[in-house]
Amino acid sequence: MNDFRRVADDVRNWGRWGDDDELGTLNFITADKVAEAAATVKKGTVISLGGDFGANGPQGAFKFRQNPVHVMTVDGGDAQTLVEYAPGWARNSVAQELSSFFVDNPFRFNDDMIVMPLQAATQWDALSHVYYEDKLYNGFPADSVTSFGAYHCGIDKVDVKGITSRGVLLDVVAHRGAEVFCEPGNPITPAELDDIVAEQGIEIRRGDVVVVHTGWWTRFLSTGDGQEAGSGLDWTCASWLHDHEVAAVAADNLMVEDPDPANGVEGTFLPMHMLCLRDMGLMLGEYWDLGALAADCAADGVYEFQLIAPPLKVVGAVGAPVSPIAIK
Ligand code: UVW
Repeated sequence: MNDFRRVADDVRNWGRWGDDDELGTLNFITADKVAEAAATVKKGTVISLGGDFGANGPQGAFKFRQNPVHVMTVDGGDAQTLVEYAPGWARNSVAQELSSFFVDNPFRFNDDMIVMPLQAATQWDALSHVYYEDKLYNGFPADSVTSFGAYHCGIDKVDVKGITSRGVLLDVVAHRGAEVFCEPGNPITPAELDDIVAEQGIEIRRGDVVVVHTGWWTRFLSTGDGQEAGSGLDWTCASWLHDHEVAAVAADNLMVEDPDPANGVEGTFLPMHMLCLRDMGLMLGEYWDLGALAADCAADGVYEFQLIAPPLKVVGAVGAPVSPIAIK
């Protein structure tokens, strides 16, 4: 725990961008940075980094998170019935309202809704997602997150930054020569990140969003097993991310960091979450689909791209779905 405290003191960005700051390391994304990101576009290739939101998602292991439930609220099957019966269906105001659109009118429509945890699939963790010792990022009180949502550091606050910046893929799968994904029991260390950066001939610059390919999502797509463990970042990578002044980090796995408590800090769960979200103010992207991006980067040897990844602006939410795209 002493090591954790030392790192926490070292990486803590509280007050760095003012006492009322709720953006954290997204402050590294300046107008120049956005322009730098746009200038990486050379081929016009658009690559989706978003997974599906549906019944076959990765959730189910935890009782507090389910896969999305998608329901149709109006569909083509309703139309004829509504025209026939609804005008006289006095006790069903929904049917009457809908039928008023259809009777004597060729107009038809479909509507739907979704019920899901905001962390169900490809997502951003907001800075209010994880805290310890009663404080959120920048010292905001943890009890400012109430049943009404996050008063401080909600995901809706980050819209001013896009989120868009220069993205850099670090391909751990290729570096390790893994067939599909990086097996558990071997956390990704800061030294390994340095090796990958050197091997790929890429530079990590202030304000970048670092995107780590572990192959977990590709493996999940073939097995459907959302519970399978895999490698993630060692908790000490928090210092690496801090030293490189990155704006955010995302990965294709469940938690970005290594899930095995044996590789963490005794007496804590998810120490990198605690350091990144609460101390540094650095957002984590989880369950990103990086297979196609990794293949494209391996093919052209270019590991930088324009990343466009705005979270759904759910007011007061502590995380949100995102369908990120990489443009090269
Ligand atoms: C928690 O930290 C609880 O979850 P996630 O891995 O979604 O960030």
